[in-house]
Amino acid sequence: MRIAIACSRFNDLITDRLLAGARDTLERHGVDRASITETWVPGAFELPLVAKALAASGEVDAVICLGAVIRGATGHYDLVAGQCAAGIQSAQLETGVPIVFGVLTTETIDQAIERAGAKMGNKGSEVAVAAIEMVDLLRQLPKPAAR
Ligand code: INI
Repeated sequence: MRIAIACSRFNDLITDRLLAGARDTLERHGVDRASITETWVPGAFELPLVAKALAASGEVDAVICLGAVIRGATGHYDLVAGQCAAGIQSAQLETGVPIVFGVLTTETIDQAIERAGAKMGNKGSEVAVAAIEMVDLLRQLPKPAAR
């Protein structure tokens, strides 16, 4: 299984931990380290474009998007978070490649820390499992009919 991870540099105190969680979970589930690529983007707003490029490359089976959008830190939280989610959904529907949403959207940095390896788990790890499940699931679904 070949997995690309796109990770946002904005709030990298948090996203570094999400990346570590995703990497660790993929490897624990048998994905070769050599089959995992990592690409950094400036912020969550840039994730959809890069995820789409990775998905369309034909070189990966799934893409994991990681980011942290924290309301306390921005006036345009809703725009960044909303466009990021919508763009990622469009990219996976357009490419047919699973792109999982590992972007924390929280009110405070404490809530983000709790979800990046503290008491509320690690979102990166959680979405890594979703990526593996989606690759397996798509492999079992019927292929599109030839026209
Ligand atoms: N990007 C984030 O990933 N998280 C944030 O909380 C955030 N804030 O606070 O604004 C953020 N902004 C940057 C944005 O994603 C883009 O990188 C930037 O607007 C350039 O397009």
